[in-house]
Amino acid sequence: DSKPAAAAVTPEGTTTVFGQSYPRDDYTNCTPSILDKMDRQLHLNPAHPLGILKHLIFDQFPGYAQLDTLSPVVSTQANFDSLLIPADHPSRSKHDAYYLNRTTMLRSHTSAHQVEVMRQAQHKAFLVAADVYRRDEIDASHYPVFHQMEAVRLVSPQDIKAGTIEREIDRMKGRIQEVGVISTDDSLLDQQVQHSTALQPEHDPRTVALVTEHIKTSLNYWVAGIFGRIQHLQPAMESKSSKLPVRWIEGSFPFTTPSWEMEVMFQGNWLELCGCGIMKQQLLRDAGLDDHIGWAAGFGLERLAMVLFDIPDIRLFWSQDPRFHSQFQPGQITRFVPFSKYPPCLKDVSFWLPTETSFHENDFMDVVRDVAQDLVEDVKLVDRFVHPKTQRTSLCYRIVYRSMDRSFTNDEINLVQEKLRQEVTQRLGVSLR
Ligand code: FA5
Ligand code: MG
Repeated sequence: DSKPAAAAVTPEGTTTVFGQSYPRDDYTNCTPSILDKMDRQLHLNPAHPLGILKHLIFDQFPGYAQLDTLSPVVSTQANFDSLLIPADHPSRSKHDAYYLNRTTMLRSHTSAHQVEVMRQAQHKAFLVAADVYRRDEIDASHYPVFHQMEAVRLVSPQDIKAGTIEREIDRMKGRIQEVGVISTDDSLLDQQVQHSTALQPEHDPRTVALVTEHIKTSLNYWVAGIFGRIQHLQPAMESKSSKLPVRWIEGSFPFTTPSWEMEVMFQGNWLELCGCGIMKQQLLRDAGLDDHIGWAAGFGLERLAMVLFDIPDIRLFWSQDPRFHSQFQPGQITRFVPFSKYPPCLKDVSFWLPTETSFHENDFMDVVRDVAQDLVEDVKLVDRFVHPKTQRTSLCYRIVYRSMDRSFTNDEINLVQEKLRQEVTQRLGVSLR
């Protein structure tokens, strides 16, 4: 691969990302394996499941501006402050987000672009599809880079007066009926809208009820459109009477009030598809659009794609194996046929912590990701022990190594495990047992 790396850590104490240098400081925590992912841009590949899903969602929202090339490097102002996320909110912790330095980070959600897009482009309806970065545990459904789609819709007083919003709602409802694949229980949602404490003081309850109806209908419409396409793949939905259950539960986000999460029942489990709500009016004021009222929603693309394409492990999205890529075509949802599953190899690593508070699990996860890359399928804490005399704590983690695309030798894994033991001591200051 002769392409220059999109990002690199240089010895002079700066990190270079897409040709820009960022000075490092006590917040810097982007690791090489994260920086390496930044130029993959999976959602821009029309034949990748994430790119296919992105296009299908774009198609469900005609008239919405489509933004999918915004830079993942954002200010902490954009990612947090512009959304009224308080200074002590857990999502700001350097254990949860990837920072280039104290003021610059890799976006942790597509909401980071809401205010900027409204202010700069004055778009009243737009979608943002993008890669987002969060420090997290390691298993089949978590990966430190994933993808989100943001939908934002602003409504003007003229839209309301002219009946534009009602007409849109009616048209979408008609279409949902025709497709007939979902059944939704909106009673909770309706209750909450009537519950006036959830209203922002600036808002008229009747307008909020109308805009809420518009969110709910738009998202139901979107889900019906996507799941309507896979009806033939879904044995559970083959009989006409069994529809996809959709429910709305109360959510909480600093930038929306009221807020909801939308879930669908799929193969026996409620699957959280998105968070959404009526945008805080302060965001519209900051964008110079205070005469509007707006809703925003953010959906995760991987979880939905895993369900739609039957992809069992989130690492597969990052595979470069043609046996993965050859299975997908633009515009089509097809079931992934796994190539043979390779045997796992389990290894434990145990160590004493220097002090209880100096260790954070996500730091350990990042060391594992750096050393073992995508060879590691799962990492779990299997034992925690406090020595009765010294009061020191010891942890034992079990690491499941399994390649998605080849078999490996014991020697190879032993080398990786040895390297991991070295790095863990050097980078986390723990002592191996
Ligand atoms: C957010 O990120 C908010 N920005 C969503 C939002 C937008 C709310 C606009 C209100 C208005 P949350 O952290 O819950 O919220 O993530 C949103 C969605 O992203 C989830 O519903 C889920 O589908 C997906 N998601 C979150 N974390 C992960 C993860 N670790 N792996 C895969 N998908 C994830
Ligand atoms: Mg959530």
